[in-house]
Amino acid sequence: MTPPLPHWYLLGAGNMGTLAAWHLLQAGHSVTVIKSGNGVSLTKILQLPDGHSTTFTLPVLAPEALTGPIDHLLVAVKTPYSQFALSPITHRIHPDSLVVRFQNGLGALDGLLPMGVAIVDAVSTSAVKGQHPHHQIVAENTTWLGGPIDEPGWFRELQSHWPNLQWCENIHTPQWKKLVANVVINPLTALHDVPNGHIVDNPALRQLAEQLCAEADAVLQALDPSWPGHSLNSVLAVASATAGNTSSMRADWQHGAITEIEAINGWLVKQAGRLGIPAPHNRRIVALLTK
Ligand code: KPL
Repeated sequence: MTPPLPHWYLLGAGNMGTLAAWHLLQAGHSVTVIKSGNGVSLTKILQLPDGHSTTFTLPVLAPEALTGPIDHLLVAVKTPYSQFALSPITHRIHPDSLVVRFQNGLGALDGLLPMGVAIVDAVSTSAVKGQHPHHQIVAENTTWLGGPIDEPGWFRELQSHWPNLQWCENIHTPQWKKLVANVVINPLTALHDVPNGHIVDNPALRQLAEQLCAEADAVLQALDPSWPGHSLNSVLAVASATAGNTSSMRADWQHGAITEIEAINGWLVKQAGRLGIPAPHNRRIVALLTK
């Protein structure tokens, strides 16, 4: 007998949470949003890459209304809100729960989950924009899932409903590549209030990009000597490919929202400190973007 498809609880029904929920529903999984307040459901209007829009509704439960264990949890809240979102529900997470972390940066869930819980990381190069209830999938690029477990039985079927989804045995590689792009592009576009392409076109920003990137490569190489380094060209390629985009950190900074700097450059600075590697440019940018 085939096991039943997972029932997912979702923390964070923003752009990435909505993308994941849509594909999970398409594959026959069910998804309930955990959100404080009186709402009983969230209706989403999602524009797909072919231009068509689809509307779907997700049930909502307040954390205190949950009963029973959480077996499958998808964490897609912005990194600074991780603790606030998780603390009311951690007693429902158990050592056999599967937690998928769909967030920028690294380390945002460290110390927040009960011991022994498997965290699968989701790393996506897809671009989704908008604000509840309207979201638009601008580009559906590769999304990798991977972590300390074998590929789950339901993954293949999910893959047939989620374009360019891959299981990755070594999630560090796509994760660190995305991290370096975020380390460079996000804070510079936020501080200088420019779209991503300016990192390539503006010589002063390009020089700052080189400095941030070289520090990131030094730290990652110290953590894993097989890290190839020389990431600048791939970072500039991401900036070119998303030239007209507003990075997520620029958008947060423009709205006066707390940014993900702590999980991106902050994570790097913490590692650099532990390893005794100087990272003055990253340290400075963390200070500038920390409110
Ligand atoms: O991931 C991104 C972000 O904005 O957070 C990049 C790659 C910089 C694209 O905008």
